[in-house]
Amino acid sequence: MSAEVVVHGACPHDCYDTCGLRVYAQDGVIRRIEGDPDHPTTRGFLCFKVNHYMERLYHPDRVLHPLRRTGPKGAGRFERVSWDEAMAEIAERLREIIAAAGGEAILPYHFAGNMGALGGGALDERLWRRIGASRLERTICTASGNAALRWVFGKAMGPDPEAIPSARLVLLWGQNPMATNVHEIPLLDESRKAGGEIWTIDPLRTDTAKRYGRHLQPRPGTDLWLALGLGRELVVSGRYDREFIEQRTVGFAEYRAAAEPWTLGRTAEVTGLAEAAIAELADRIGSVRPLLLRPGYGVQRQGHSAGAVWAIAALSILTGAWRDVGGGLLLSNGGAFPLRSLSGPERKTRPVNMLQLGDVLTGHADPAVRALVVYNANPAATAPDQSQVLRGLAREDLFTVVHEQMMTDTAKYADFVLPAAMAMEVWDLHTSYWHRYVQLNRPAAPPPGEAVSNPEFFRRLARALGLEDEELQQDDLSLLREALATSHPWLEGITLERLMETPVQKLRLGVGTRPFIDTPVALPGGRMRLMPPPGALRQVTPPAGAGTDDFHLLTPSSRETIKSSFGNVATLRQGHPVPELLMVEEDMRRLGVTAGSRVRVHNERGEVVLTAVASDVPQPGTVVSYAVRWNHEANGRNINQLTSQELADYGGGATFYSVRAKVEAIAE
Ligand SMILES: Nc1nc2c(c(=O)[nH]1)N[C@H]1C(S)=C(S)[C@@H](COP(=O)(O)OP(=O)(O)OC[C@H]3O[C@@H](n4cnc5c(=O)[nH]c(N)nc54)[C@H](O)[C@@H]3O)O[C@H]1N2
Ligand SMILES: Nc1nc2c(c(=O)[nH]1)N[C@H]1C(S)=C(S)[C@@H](COP(=O)(O)OP(=O)(O)OC[C@H]3O[C@@H](n4cnc5c(=O)[nH]c(N)nc54)[C@H](O)[C@@H]3O)O[C@H]1N2
Ligand code: SF4
Ligand SMILES: [Mo]
Repeated sequence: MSAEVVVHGACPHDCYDTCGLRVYAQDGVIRRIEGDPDHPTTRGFLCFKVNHYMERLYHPDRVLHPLRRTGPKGAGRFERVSWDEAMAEIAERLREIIAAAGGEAILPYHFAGNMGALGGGALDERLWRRIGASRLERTICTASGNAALRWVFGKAMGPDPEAIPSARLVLLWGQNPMATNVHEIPLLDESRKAGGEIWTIDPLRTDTAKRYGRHLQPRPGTDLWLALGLGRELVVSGRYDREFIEQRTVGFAEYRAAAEPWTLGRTAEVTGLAEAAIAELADRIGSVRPLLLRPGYGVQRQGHSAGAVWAIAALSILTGAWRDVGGGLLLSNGGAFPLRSLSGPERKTRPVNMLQLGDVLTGHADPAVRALVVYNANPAATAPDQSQVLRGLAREDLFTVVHEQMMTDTAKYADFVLPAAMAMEVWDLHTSYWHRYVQLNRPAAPPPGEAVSNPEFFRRLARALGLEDEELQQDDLSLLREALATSHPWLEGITLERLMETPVQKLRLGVGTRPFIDTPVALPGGRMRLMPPPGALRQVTPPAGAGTDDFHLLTPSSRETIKSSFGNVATLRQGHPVPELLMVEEDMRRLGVTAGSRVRVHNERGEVVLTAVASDVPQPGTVVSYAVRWNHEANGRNINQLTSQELADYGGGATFYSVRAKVEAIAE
């Protein structure tokens, strides 16, 4: 037996918290993973999911060798082949496709399964740009919200979450940190303990709403109007920061015009909230400081996505909330990290919005997509309008390559599946879209079987395609050095050598730095924009109301998974062994549905069969199914049968939470 080793890691998953990890290994096998007690936001604890990571790391579904399809697409029947054989055949097919139809006939599809600088977009991007593949617009999650932040502030940045304890009024607006950002909870608790008020604005009675008590439950998709109604109250009552607006913004007149129609009465009518509740909140916003607006990504998966984030951002500006440490608006800190991009020179090939994968694979696309290369994503389960996506993946003339850790729903459609390493087995560098730490992730043990890291996969693919030059073959540590090679003062002294010694380094921005006050606004004249982003005020279908036949279906994040990741971990599934539909009792009675029975949930796009659960989470007229389950759990389908490829108002983002569906009891 060799001695136990302990290395620093960073949790690679798509999660606000990007925790620091202590990874223990012995004899080339990882034995234990703990939260880093010295990481200031991780504080030595991890979430429910990663507390059970050992079950994911060496799971029986883990892909260990290259596999070639032997059965029909989707059946998951494969034979083992060597890496050389797989890469030679893949390269031959890709070369044929490029020769016949050009590079754009190849579509890479990838998202944030791994958020590392190497795992999340380095040699892969360089290769796609080199061969002129279609350019994936990575819109599935944050596109509209972050586009709104760039519109208003010039970048996606907000206050340091470590300043949250100084806030005295926090509005958690379409965010559910009890599930999605558990390390924000101690910070919110500290604010509350010091006398802060925490309000939740969420159509659902989430665990977060239950914890903090003050809860406004608007109809889904009405945040734009709620925020304008609150803003109008501030403006008409004169409780706004005139000096801040005059000195630091443009577009106040346009803002006023947009807010003008949203009287308390009209806002109440559209949102379903009581006038008095809106007036009370306006009063708190108008008077309590420091004020932190904390929208989550839940407000920007609707028709009015960018519009909602813009109107919430306007509240942070009207009130001058940015003047205070701990005040302002925090949706994303992703734009705070001035790392150098590793993607190589830009190339303007044909763009494909990833939300429209279904249409692109099944409908008209010029040139038609003939090869799909998937990594860091599981679109068969997570992309909207699933019946189209699955129809596309089943195309016999589509050549699909999937680099994966698990035999996912998408991998089952592949012509070749290649085994991917896990984060604890590779080098990487991590930032966060929430906190301000750069972290080095060291391998604790080699990957099992023949699994390889993302950069290694793309080095091999490039070589098989005859592309041997340095740019495409660069090694991991030199890539990390390149990412850090900038003279930006926020990264001063954060070198690879330094990280090797101390793997958690805070950006050189003190907790007291006030964004956009002490740092520049990256917009013309250095001024924030109050006018709405283009398209933000367009009309969209009004949300379904109580008592109608159509329900508003919400499919937010589940505590037990990150989208489809972790969906196969038995301990995490124990509390919810089958895919569920949460309904209030009065809706169940009206439809003759009993708790525990199966219901058919359907709309014009598709249908799925779920088990009904009586719950106090939804409001009448709204049903909930947490996203997302693996397809095989419900006859090869999941809730994304019902979601739409339609894009939001601005920024090309998703409309996952803007779905209407019918629910029917199934006679058994
Ligand atoms: N445990 C866990 N953690 C995760 C994830 C996960 O799946 N599970 N996913 C990760 C990813 S990919 C992301 S993007 C983040 C997202 O994490 P969050 O930012 O928290 O966003 P969501 O989970 O999409 O939605 C948050 C809340 O928005 C509410 N909501 C839905 N529609 C509306 C609306 O119209 N108005 C308002 N005001 N609220 C609405 C939902 O009910 C939900 O409670 O979390 C990451 N962390
Ligand atoms: N109905 C509904 N659907 C949704 C959402 C919703 O709220 N409701 N949310 C949407 C959102 S916010 C998001 S972000 C998307 C996420 O959708 P996806 O991007 O598909 O995310 P995951 O389901 O987490 O799948 C990530 C996959 O990457 C793999 N992976 C992890 N690390 C690596 C690696 O290092 N290398 C390789 N090659 N693979 C790796 C994992 O095993 C996993 O299968 O889902 C969207 N879908
Ligand atoms: S999933 Fe999020 S909360 Fe859980 S360990 Fe990873 S970064 Fe931390
Ligand atoms: Mo996401």
